[in-house]
Amino acid sequence: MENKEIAALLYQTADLMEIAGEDPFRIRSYRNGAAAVESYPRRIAEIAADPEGDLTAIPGIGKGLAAVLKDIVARGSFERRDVLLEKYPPTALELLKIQGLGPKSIALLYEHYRVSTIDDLERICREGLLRQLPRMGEKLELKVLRSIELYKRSAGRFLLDYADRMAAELVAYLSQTPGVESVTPAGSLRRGKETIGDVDLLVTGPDPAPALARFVEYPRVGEVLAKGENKASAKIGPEGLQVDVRVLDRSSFGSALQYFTGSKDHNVALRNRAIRMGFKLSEYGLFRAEDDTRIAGTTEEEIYLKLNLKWIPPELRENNGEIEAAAEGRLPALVELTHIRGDLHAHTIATDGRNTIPEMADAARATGYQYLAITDHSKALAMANGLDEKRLVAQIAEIHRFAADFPGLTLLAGCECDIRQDGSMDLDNEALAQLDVVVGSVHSYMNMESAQMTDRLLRALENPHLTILGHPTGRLLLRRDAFPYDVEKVFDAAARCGVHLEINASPERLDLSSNLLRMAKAKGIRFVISTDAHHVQHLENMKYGVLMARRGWLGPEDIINTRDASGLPAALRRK
Ligand code: DGT
Ligand code: CA
Ligand code: CA
Ligand code: ZN
Repeated sequence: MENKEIAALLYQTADLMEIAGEDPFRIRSYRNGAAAVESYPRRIAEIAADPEGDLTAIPGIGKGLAAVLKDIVARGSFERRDVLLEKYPPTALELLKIQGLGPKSIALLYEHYRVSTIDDLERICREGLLRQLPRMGEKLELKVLRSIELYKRSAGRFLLDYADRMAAELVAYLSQTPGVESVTPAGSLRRGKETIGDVDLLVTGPDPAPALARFVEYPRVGEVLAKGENKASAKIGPEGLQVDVRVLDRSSFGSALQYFTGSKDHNVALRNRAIRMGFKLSEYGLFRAEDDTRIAGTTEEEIYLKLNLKWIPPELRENNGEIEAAAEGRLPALVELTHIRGDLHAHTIATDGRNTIPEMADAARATGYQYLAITDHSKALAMANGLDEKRLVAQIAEIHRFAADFPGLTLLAGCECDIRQDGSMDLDNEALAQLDVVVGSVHSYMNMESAQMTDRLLRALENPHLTILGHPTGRLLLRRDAFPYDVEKVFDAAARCGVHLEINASPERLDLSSNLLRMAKAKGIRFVISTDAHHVQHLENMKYGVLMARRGWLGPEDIINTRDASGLPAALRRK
């Protein structure tokens, strides 16, 4: 059993304990233990099996949790979990994913109506029964119905980073099969889409077929959905992510990669172009229609070339004008991860981050960055222990002191300042004026009417100290839709004021999406790709932000943090 799977059981149990209304202190210790297990560099299963191994040596693991871990490793569960599962079926955990319902409400719903599935919940809401429970009303009923709709829309999809990590592990594993030369992710993963339905892997080499047998033996494989001569499908991991593995002859690898990368709409448009030019295009190659002679298929490049097109980067293949642009030789030169010179949104232990300023600075330097902005939360975010003016000013001094310890890295003093309900900034201008970077973000009152939210953002943009609008739509992938506002109006104002839009690279946000990026760029807006790191490891999420920028047709010139440290201040300045 892998550490991540053990951690998942602990998190699940903590959630069940919360539904059961158990001691918050104990619940927290389970969650902390889960986090410790998740990030522990050695395999817990090995330590537990070793008679000399001491699990309590792991920070965050006491005697109680050590015993729990031993049980998990031995039999895949432990007593507290068994008891809770007897009381609340595992489907009750699904209810926690519905926005607006906390564990207390779920316990109440279970007691009164035996609600344990999403379908039960939907019925209870439709029948107007939810509002009859204490402290619940008609408004909540509507909210819950809306989030059920979102939940159903997202069901079976996965965040990009999760699919990416699972795919990377499998690629490494399958590559070790004798006779296999390469294992390549295709589909939405290769296109860098923000959520992934299933992972598509293409295997080729002199003798690729044995990769299928090896795939179904992969330790993380659960249910095997199909296994044929050329393709196998299975669900992997505790969440049941589907993976399709196809083995291919090397001669048709290019056409298969092209076909299975998609998108479907791109493929349809490309195939129509081929037909118009007297060709047939399939996953097996590009053929002359009159005599079925194959004229391309070994590489993607030659297929596009024979169709009089420049090779199109996968991130653009959504049939949004990329084929026309390729035909006319006006595909954009897209931004790349290597262009990025620094990160302008990062948190520390002063608020809800997990690392200190010097730890974050070290990690930024190890990434090869020239600069890092420390941007902790402001006081409105009390839950995150946000900074008031006094603490912010002290932190600025601290950042300046640490700066001397990091030659070669410019440490910028910044803040992620809340945009209050009325559009004013959460910190006074005198404090904001001392900062190099002010990221303004909405974290509260996200259910406002569109017109009010528009006014709120317009007012915030007018603040002369605001440099960057953070995670501009507020969406949480698979969990919460963007809050509504008049995007045209707000982006026009951002362009006028010279406020940059953030491309938040955190995998659960990936905010903005490609269509909004293109729309903003057309208005002359420039962007900052930021990780919003709450941990040194999060700096690595920059690659996902870069993928979003590429999907939005952006080049390095559109992105402020491709500038050198010397050019940054001028590029950041408002108009
Ligand atoms: P996903 O898995 O929902 O995140 O999205 P994709 O794009 O990975 O879709 P998937 O896995 O169903 O199929 C992979 C690629 O295979 C898809 O992007 C294009 C190609 N493909 C699948 N079905 C069709 C089809 O009916 N027609 C065409 N032209 N291409 C298809
Ligand atoms: Ca797919
Ligand atoms: Ca697929
Ligand atoms: Zn934020």
